[in-house]
Amino acid sequence: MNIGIVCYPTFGGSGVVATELAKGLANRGHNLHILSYARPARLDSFRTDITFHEVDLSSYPLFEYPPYDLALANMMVNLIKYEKLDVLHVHYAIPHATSAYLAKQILNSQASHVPVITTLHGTDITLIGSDPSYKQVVDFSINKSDGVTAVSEYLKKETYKHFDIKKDIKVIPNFIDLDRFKKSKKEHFKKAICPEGEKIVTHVSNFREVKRVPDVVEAFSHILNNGIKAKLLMVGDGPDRIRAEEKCRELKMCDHVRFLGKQERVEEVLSISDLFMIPSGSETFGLAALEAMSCSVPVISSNIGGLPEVNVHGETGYLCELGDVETMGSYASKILSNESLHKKMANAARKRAEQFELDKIVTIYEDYYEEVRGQLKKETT
Ligand code: GMT
Repeated sequence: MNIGIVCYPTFGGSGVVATELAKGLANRGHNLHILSYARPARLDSFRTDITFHEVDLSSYPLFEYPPYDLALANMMVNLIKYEKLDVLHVHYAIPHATSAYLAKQILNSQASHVPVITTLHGTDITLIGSDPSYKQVVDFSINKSDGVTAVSEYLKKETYKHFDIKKDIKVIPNFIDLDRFKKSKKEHFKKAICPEGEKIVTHVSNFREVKRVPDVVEAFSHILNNGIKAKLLMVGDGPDRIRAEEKCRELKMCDHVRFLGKQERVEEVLSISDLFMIPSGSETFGLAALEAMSCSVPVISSNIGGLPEVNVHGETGYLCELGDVETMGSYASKILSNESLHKKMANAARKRAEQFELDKIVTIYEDYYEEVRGQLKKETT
């Protein structure tokens, strides 16, 4: 198949899922076209079966905000026409699903056989999508998609709750490359960071408010107060990094915390980690938690959104009430101070991650493309 994939290029989960899916599909002989305003971070090597198309935004004095959605729709029209796309798969509803609808309208009968599949990822539903300034458009565009998927049961429910969706939503979870995300020997790295054999607690995110990064720092302070020698590695960057740094100063624990910024090879940091923390205020799945689990790292998370579908309480880590940093700290201390519990949870975390293995989930997407194509064919003949 010739498959168009539209996504955000940044380090965020939806762009990672879209790019890894494109690679997985290309490995099966499909021809992929990725559309975005910049090359996705995970599209890191040259391949002849994946073509990247950068959406060109011409500037013009009248455009204070250049209309990205129109430029994207225009590019979709060209790709459907000239690259003979069989499927157009958009990740994150805003504005991608709307641009796809517009492209199909422009092409009319020429594109009637090309299904638009929209994958809902998170804040396109739970936060920004439900905002009155976008809601009607998001509702319309999802209903006009030929196929709709969500990354968790939780997100599916939220979508039906907040929008008037007439379509069936198929749940296809995030997935993981078990060969890339596995514990590897990085002892030299660990020794450099923890010369006295301290435990390593890690957090990875884009440091947006929703990730509650100051909670990570506070929960970590309870670990130190419980007498455990540990270091906190903060991976990523974003608007709330400054608040997390402030919290470190306020709690006088800057010597125990390292802010590593954005990292290309997160699996190397996870390989030396003993525990992962994700106390998010909203998380439809929690790809970062899955990446940690795949590297055999137990997870302390909040119990909101899709996180309980990934992290199993008492098995792969612990789930805590939102903002309850004290409980997070005491569960973390329990794992870090008990070697056999840590080992048991680390093994269970990896086992759980195996249920989200890349190939298995790519097959589900591939089958879904065929199913929606078949339905559309029936409807248009
Ligand atoms: O919805 C977002 O905030 C953006 C999106 C992203 O691009 O980072 O994240 C969501 O999609 C990921 C991949 O499906 C999920 O693993 C994340 O849980 C989800 N983030 C949130 O719900 C906050």
